Amino acid sequence: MRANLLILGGTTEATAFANAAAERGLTGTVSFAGRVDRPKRQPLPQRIGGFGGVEGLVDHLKAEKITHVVDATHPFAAQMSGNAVEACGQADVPLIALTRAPWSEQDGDRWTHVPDITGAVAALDQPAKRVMLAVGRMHLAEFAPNPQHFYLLRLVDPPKDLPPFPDHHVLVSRGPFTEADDRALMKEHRIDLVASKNAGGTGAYAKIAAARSLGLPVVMIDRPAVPERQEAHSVGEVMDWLRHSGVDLGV
Ligand code: 3Y8
Ligand code: NAP
Repeated sequence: MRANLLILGGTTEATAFANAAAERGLTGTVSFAGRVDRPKRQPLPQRIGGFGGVEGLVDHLKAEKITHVVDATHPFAAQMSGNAVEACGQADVPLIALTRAPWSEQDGDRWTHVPDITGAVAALDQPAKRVMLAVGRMHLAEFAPNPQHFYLLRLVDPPKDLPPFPDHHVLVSRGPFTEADDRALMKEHRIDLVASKNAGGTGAYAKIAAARSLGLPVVMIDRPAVPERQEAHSVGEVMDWLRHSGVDLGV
């Protein structure tokens, strides 16, 4: 059977799977929300923008005759993942999530676990520190109640409006990052606290390893719950899933 894949993208794993699918001559589209100015080039055609909720996604699955959905979005993209479960159920299209395990504490880590962004803001209600706030752009406003800190902000694109902190430095840089670079960055800005989402995977881990090597505390934001769905943790597992569902994977 010839597949026509919809790959919900935006992560290192999504790009890796898209490359493997293209190498096997599979047909598919990589989908982005349109959060950043220039999403990374993909080896398959890509689409940019929301679908219009569950209903819009059901319409898209039918209109494009999608045979399989691979949800390779970020663990914090819970709305998209929830919509994918609902829409694929309604449209009777097989769905698998290509996801990555959360990071776990290692010797030397000084993590404070918080359940969500609100919990991270509460954990920053403390005397002035020099904080590396590497959680992106979308939730910056929520951190405004703690103006006492210096914030090192790492963003994919230059901010369109001034970050809500009197004392901050913006670094425009997209990952994946390296431990050595992140350690140098923390030293350069005299960082003494890091706030991070528990993204899992490799692309954002550099700051966690750098913080450990410098003995810095980390406010670690646990990932949101996502509905039950079939999950894979490697490109190979997704390829096996496709093969077992009758897709001809060529070689
Ligand atoms: C638009 C598409 C690849 C994908 C690379 C991964 C790794 C680098 C590390 C830090 C943490 C952060 C952020 C981050 C990383 C990868 C991956 C990952 C974290 C791109 C991309 C899109 C986005 C969206 C963007 C968010 C933001 C989050 C920056 C592409 C580059 C902080 C997540 O300005 C904005 O609106 C940015 C929004 C969602 C979180 C936020 O709340 O701001 N990602 N990131 C996707 C779309 O439009 O659908 O250009 O590749 C992808 C990547 N970002 O192929 O190599 O796999 O996780 N992305 C976090 O972990 O906290 C940076 O700075 O240390
Ligand atoms: P989200 O909050 O779960 O989704 C909000 C809405 O954005 C969705 O309902 C959908 O709109 C649209 N959307 C999200 N991902 C999409 C995709 N891949 N293709 C088409 N539409 C998408 O999503 P998010 O957390 O903003 O993440 C957006 C993108 O950034 C995703 O590609 C994700 O993989 C990537 N990303 C996110 C993070 C993060 O920290 N959240 C980190 C790295 C990468 P409609 O309802 O209109 O369909």
